[in-house]
Amino acid sequence: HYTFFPGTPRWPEDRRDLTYAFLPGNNLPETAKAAFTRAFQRWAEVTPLTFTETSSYGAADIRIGFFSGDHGDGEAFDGVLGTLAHAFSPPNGMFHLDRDENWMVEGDVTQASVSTTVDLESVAVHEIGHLLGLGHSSVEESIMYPTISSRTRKVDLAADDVQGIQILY
Ligand code: TQI
Ligand code: ZN
Ligand code: ZN
Repeated sequence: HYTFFPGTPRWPEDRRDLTYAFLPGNNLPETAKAAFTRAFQRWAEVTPLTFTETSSYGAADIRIGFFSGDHGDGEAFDGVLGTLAHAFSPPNGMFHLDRDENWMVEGDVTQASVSTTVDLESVAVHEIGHLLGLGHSSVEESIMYPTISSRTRKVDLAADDVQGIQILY
């Protein structure tokens, strides 16, 4: 079953059109940006929320960046596997990913055979759930279930995810 963070934080009623930005300097390939766009779209489809990319990192509601190891927020990344990414509850908007993962996007044949490959879109859908206020779920099929095996692609919201997010929004 879905859970919320303590105090049930969510984006307020007057902030339903959210912006997101990529850390300048990360220089993400368009294929990676498209994976984030698809991940946001999955949540937009089942809520009144919209997500629009902006070039203004400092002003964006959701700020996406790839970092290695200790990156100044007290939650250091740990190299290949282990922690893949973290995101904070609303209205924080920080969404950090471990630069040292072998990130893969759909259709990427060069990464597909790497044993430690992690599907970017799957992790993004999960972390956006946290950014919107969902905690972990006990339902194994849900996006918010707290484990995923490496090389797995899991991007479709389960009924449990939809029920949880529709209570918040
Ligand atoms: N990162 C953890 C996660 O997002 C960080 C975390 C632990 C966390 N406990 C939390 C975040 C409580 C918010 C609230 O769950 S992770 C998965 C999954 C991770 C894990 O790198 O371990 C995914 C990132 F669910 F598959 F295990 C993405 Cl999809
Ligand atoms: Zn961080
Ligand atoms: Zn999680």
